[in-house]
Amino acid sequence: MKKILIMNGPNLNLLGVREPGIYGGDSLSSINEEIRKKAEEKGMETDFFQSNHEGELIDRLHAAMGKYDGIIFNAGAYTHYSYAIRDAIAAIKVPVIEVHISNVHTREEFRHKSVISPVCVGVVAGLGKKSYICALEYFA
Ligand code: CA2
Repeated sequence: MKKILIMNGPNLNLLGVREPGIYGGDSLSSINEEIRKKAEEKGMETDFFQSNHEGELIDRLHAAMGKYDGIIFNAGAYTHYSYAIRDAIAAIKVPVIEVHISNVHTREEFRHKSVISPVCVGVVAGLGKKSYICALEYFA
């Protein structure tokens, strides 16, 4: 059975609580539950991790080595400037898909740049919670 890790970075624990116009009205736990169910339908196992701390995200990436077939990662604002997270993704031999709920390209200039895209197998952005589901379907 394929094992997929779904990771979320800083502030994504606030989903559903504030800014529903940009990020939708669903909480992170309800999105995770949808992902879990969809994965189960497709015969895949899922684990979930959210942190507001760069080092914890890096530690989780390292710990994923040899344990997962794929990682779906919304690195939040770290996407745009964390070379440490980029290096961690490049170092592990697990394929990572970068996801974003919002269409980062229609937003502020600083969100147009991703330092992690070059070390990810793909990017899904702007489809709301369906961004995670599309990434899951790729791994299925
Ligand atoms: O669109 C995305 O998924 C982002 O990764 C979300 C990040 C943002 O920095 C990226 O540029 C794009 C921010 C997540 C903040 O989430 C909040 C949720 C509710 C209320 C406030 C923030």
